[in-house]
Amino acid sequence: MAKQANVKLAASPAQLEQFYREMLQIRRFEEKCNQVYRAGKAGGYLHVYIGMEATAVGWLDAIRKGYDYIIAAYRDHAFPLLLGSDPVATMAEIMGRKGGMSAGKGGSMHLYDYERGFFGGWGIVGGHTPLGAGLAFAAKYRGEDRITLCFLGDGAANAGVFFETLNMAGLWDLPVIFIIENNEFAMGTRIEYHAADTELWKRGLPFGIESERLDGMDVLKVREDAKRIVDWVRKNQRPYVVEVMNYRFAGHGAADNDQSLYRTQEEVEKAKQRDPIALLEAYIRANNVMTEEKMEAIQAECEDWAERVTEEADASPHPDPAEVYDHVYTDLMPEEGH
Ligand SMILES: Cc1ncc(C[n+]2csc(CCOP(=O)(O)OP(=O)(O)O)c2C)c(N)n1
Ligand SMILES: [Mg+2]
Repeated sequence: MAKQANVKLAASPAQLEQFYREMLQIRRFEEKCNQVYRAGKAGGYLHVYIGMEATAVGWLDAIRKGYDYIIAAYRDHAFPLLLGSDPVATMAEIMGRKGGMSAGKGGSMHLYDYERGFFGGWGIVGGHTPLGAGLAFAAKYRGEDRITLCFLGDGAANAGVFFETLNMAGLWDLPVIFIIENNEFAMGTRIEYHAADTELWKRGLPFGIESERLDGMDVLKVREDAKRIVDWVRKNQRPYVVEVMNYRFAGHGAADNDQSLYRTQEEVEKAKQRDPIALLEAYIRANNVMTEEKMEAIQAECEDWAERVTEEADASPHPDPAEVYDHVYTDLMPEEGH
């Protein structure tokens, strides 16, 4: 065991290890996603969360996992992994296989695990935000104290439906947190080109909604802010808007080789100096929380884990073509009570 420095840590050693492992697992899993996509083993479209991991890790640590609700856009791989969904079923879905969590018919953009409170994975930009308000409405209507996290992108924050959703959330006091992940880019365009007001945190203000801008790269800061806001929303039964500043290291999607005109490689390299995994490693080292050997062992473990998960998912067969019309409408509807 490394010698502990005599300072108060921002999280316990066990929690720091958990955040480190979670961010590494998401990173290694998504590198595999890119590989399977490029090998022609994943159909449709696929968007990785590389560089943004601290946001999901910090926010999901602040909720009651399996009780609170989560809904997101298509950059959705981190959510089921953090909620404890079967990683093989997650990868199998991305590869369009029978063992996938949406029976292999949804793909990367339509991950779903209703039992753990994860309501997708949605491809229409901004289109899931009223569904997030609806989840919060349902919980409130039933007298439960569940809250909903609705993740959306900076591009989605311009969608008309998001403004209507904010109005209803403010009007009906819905316990939903809209987490606008400002990764600086929509699809092939940067924030200054797509938003008239680039301070997206202000989106909630006209609707009387508490709103603020927060860091999304330092997992310890993210978690501290997230805890404060989650507790506030649960207690006050009111909505909240946060703009979380993170950065998309990869191209928009797996098919985007990032030879883009909207940013330079120098800019990307500069952003990578605040890689959330490296920031946590620096904190762990500065506070002697783990030895170098222990960190290397966790890295190796996460790499093996991603390899194994991908191999197992690849062993799952493709869905039977005769099932193509199954699950289209009501077959997967949840039972009474949710
Ligand atoms: C209604 C709609 N318009 C356009 C698209 C095409 N599209 C896919 S992703 C995207 C950019 C969204 O950017 P952002 O909300 O910042 O999310 P990010 O990709 O950064 O996670 C666009 C325009 C779409 N899917 N839906
Ligand atoms: Mg974006």
